[in-house]
Amino acid sequence: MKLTIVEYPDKRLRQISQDVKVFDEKLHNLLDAMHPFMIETNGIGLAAIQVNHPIRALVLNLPDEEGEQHPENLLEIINPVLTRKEGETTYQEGCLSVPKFYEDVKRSDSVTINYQDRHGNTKTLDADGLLAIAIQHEMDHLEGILFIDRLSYSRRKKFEKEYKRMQKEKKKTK
Ligand code: QAP
Ligand code: CO
Repeated sequence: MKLTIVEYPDKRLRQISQDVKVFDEKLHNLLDAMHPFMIETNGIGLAAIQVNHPIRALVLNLPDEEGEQHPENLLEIINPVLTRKEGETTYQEGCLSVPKFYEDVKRSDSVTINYQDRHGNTKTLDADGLLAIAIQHEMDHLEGILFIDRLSYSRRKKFEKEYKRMQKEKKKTK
């Protein structure tokens, strides 16, 4: 399956992703394609809507201390529901759908989610640190929310200006 990234300001990123109801080969094929796609594009998290499949599915693969990503650390999360959030933390986030822009975002620093795996089995996950941040970032995608939506008014303005300038430069070199 060939995947392509949907980039801001594409309106498709604003859709609400739909619940996964059928855990079939079609879903598995998508998940199997999302993982290598995320690694090749230097991502640590990817929601299905970012590759134009607005369903409540996401993959995460956090790097270890050496910055290496291992296939055994792949997390596939379907239909997640947040059941606990605690504390506050700030992290400089980026997003494959908002290339080359990074900015501090405030999130909860510890969360619990209920979710389903690729076979529809129900799971619970307690997360803190980078994993908790990544889960919140990816779950935002399911609601059509991007990390830039969580910036202060002035930082958002600064982003829009910088991003527009970058888009212009991109067009020139095409
Ligand atoms: C979400 O983000 C995230 O601009 C995943 O040029 C962010 O994988 C989770 C990326 C922060 C936890 C903390 C961004 C790759 C990847 C870019 C990503 C880029 C190339 C972002
Ligand atoms: Co993102």
